[in-house]
Amino acid sequence: MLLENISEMVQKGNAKKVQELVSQAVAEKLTASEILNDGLLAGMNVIGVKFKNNDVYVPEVLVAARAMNVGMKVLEPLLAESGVKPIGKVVVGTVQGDLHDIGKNLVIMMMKGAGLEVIDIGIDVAPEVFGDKAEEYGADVIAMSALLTSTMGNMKDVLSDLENRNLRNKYIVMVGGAPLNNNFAKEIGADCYAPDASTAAEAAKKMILEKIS
Ligand code: B1M
Repeated sequence: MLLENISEMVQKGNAKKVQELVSQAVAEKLTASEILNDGLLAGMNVIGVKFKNNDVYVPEVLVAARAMNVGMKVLEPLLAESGVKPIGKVVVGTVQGDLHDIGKNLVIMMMKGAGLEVIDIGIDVAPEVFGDKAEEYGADVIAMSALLTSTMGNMKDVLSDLENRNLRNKYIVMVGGAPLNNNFAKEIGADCYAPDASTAAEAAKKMILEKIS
């Protein structure tokens, strides 16, 4: 019932209520993944279907997304609980032209939870900025997110930029986002495609450990 209420409040975009209910669920010892999957994401999925069918429009989606982000903030400490020395560093951003950041934020939380240090470089990130930030922070991994079929191709520009600067082999490059798949990742020359945030976190950790061993 509590999880259903969280889902409903996400759909209504009631951030205050989502915050309260997620805090209550945490206090009642529901697991972070239950709250995330059966509460917050379940609500966002309903909105996604309605958005597709033109039953709701951008403003409703935005308030739902904001409510979901508020709920995710409450969960962040639980998801990022490991507290050990970072295994490696990841630069994460949403590619140029793309403003979707909920999936990226989830990837960030799961990566933090897996003991990685994460540098969030935001949304609508120009191709060269991925390489610039990776160099600036001494990252091990560059992770890119795209939610639109019209922006996923911009991931290729990031890889081309890295090639042009002789940086391609220095970094593990991961890609993810709803319209992508393994074949696309191979085609553009990325090292890894992750279908969801927890796979992304596990894969990043595994590849960093392989690289340093
Ligand atoms: Co947009 N939108 N949107 N939208 N939006 C989608 C993506 C869409 C599928 C809706 C639809 O038509 N059914 C559709 C894309 C169609 C397509 O290209 N194939 C779409 C569209 C068309 C648009 C606009 C063009 C609409 C318009 O203006 N006409 C516009 C584009 C704006 C832009 O980016 N330039 C637009 C705008 C928006 C809002 C701003 C209103 C809002 C974004 C708010 C925000 O992010 N702060 C929004 C939203 C919320 C959605 C939906 C409803 C939900 C996306 C979401 O956050 N899902 C979405 C429909 C849907 O997906 N059901 C839709 C929850 C999130 C946790 O999942 O991001 O997939 P996701 O992340 C997953 C995995 O993909 C993976 O892990 C996460 C889960 O574990 N993952 C990674 C993601 N990134 C990863 C990176 C990795 C690894 C894994 O790195 C290695």
